Amino acid sequence: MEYTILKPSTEGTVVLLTISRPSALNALNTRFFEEMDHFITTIAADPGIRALIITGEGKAFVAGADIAEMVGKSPEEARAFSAVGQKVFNRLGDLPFPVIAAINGFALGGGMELAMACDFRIASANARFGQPEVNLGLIPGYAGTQRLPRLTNLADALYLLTTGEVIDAETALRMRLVQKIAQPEELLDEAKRLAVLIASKGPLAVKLVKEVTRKGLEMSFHDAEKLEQNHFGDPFGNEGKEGMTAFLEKRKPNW
Ligand code: CO8
Repeated sequence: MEYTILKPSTEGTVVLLTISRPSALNALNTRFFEEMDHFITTIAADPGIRALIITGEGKAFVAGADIAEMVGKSPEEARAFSAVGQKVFNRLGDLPFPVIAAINGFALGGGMELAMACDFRIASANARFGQPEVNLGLIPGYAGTQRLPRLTNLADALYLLTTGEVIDAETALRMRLVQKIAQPEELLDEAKRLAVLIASKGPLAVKLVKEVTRKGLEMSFHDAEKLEQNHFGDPFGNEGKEGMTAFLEKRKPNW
């Protein structure tokens, strides 16, 4: 059967991507990763885009990788499925503008890993988070074991990964897994407000600050400082000149 899982819509310079397979609580299957990979290629090439919001249709953000698709896989096939997912999620992190997860409901397993691959997360007050892979005799395969301790800390990560406990939005906020909580009916408006706010900033500066911050975390402090120093010079003479001149002339910058 032909169907589409991803529904993109564009408002100005902000793209809203809705994962739409509600009958399976938006579980991630091969088709999702094919569509997502293609979608990322398309938006990465569009210089007009300033932010991407990802949300889910129905009561789930994403309830995990598709268990029905995974159950028949051999160890080799499972490793290949993991590799595809890791590659696609890494490409989200490499997009030259911020990616905001607007978590409208269940973000479990691969769904929580997708949320963690985004730059930051806004949660609906009724969102639920967890890495329940151990309930299935599995471990995360889309870098959840790596992103979770980096976003929270080793003990909170191992607590969630070994118990499979499902936590509410307040607990996720306390663990710094999400940055904000919104009422369910206000979730998308809040995500859009933040995306529009980001879109009003210097586009080169936003791109650089994301790149330097993300890449720097994978380097020694000394090398990361050098990376920052190098890119600090990039906006001078163009966007930075306009931003600083506008400040001095008490007007809005014209990017
Ligand atoms: N995969 C496939 N189908 C799913 C999934 C899923 N992850 N989650 C829900 N569904 C389906 C259900 O089977 C059901 O289908 P049907 O109507 O045909 O029976 C439909 O969605 C609705 O689900 P429920 O009836 O269960 O809805 P409830 O409201 O009763 O429960 C829950 C909601 C609590 C979210 C429940 O659906 C649930 O526990 N889902 C599974 C959550 C889970 O274990 N997620 C982790 C999956 S493993 C994973 O993500 C590993 C990631 C790394 C993979 C790396 C590659 C190898």
